[in-house]
Amino acid sequence: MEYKKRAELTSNPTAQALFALMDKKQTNLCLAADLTDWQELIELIEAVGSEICVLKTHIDVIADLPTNFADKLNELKNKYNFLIFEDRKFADIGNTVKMQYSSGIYKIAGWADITNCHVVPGPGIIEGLREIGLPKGRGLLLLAEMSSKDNLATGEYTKTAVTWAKKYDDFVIGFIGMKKLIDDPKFITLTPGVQLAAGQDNLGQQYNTPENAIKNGSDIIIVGRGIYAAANPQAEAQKYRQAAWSAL
Ligand code: S5P
Repeated sequence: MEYKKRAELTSNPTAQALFALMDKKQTNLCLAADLTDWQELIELIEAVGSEICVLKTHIDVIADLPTNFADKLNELKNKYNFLIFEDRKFADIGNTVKMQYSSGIYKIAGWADITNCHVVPGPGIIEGLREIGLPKGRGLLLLAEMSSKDNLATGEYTKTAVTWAKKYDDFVIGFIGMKKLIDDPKFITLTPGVQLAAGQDNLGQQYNTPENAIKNGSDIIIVGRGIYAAANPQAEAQKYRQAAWSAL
C-alpha cells in the first residue's frame, strides 16, 4: 500500500509525517548515528541527511554534548527533512518513564519525534510515556523483537507487544521488529541488524541484508556501522538506500 494511503489510516501526527516524508523523499533508510563525538556526529548527519527518512540517536553516548544540542538537531532535521528517533529503550514502570522521557538532562520528549520502549514492565510503560508524548504528537515504537543472538523477545512476548500496540494505536506507531508482525498498514516496522553482507559482530549482533529485511515485511532498515564505519559514509548510505527502496 502506498505511504500516502497508509498516512490516512493513522491518527498519530508523527506516523502521518513519516509516511508523507518517505513518499516525498523516496527513502526507507534510517541512520543509526552512534558516534560519541558531537562534531563527528554533525559531520555524519551533514553527509548522510539527504539519504534518510529517520535519524536515530543514542543521545547518552555523546561525550561532549553541547547544551543547545536539540536546537542543532532540529536545524539539521529541517535542512534535510528527516524525523528524529531517540533510541532510549525505556524499560521501567509508568511513573518513572514519564520523568525519564520529559525531564533530566536530555528532555527527550522535547525534541525526539519518535522514541521506543521495551514491553517487559507491562502496559503501564506505554501509558506513562503516552501521557507525556501524546499531547506533543509524538510516536512510540515497541521493541517487539530484537536483532541480537538469543534475545528473549520472541513468541508470546512479541505477540503481546502487538496486542498492546493495537490497544494504544493513537501513540504506538509501530515496532522494532525483524519482520512484519501485524497485517495492519498503519503500523510501521523498523528493522535493525542490517548490513550489505549478512553476518554478525563479536557481541551477538546479527546482520541481515537490506533485501531480506524488506522482503520479510519491514518498512525501514536501520543501519549504523554499515554506514558510519565506511570510508565514505555518504556513498555507502546511497547503496543502502537504493537496496532497501528497490526491494519494496
Ligand atoms: O534489536 C535491536 C534494536 C535496536 S534499536 N538491535 C539493534 O541493533 N538496535 C540498534 O540499532 C542499536 O542500538 C544500534 O544503534 C543499531 C544497530 O547498529 P549497527 O551498527 O549494528 O548497524
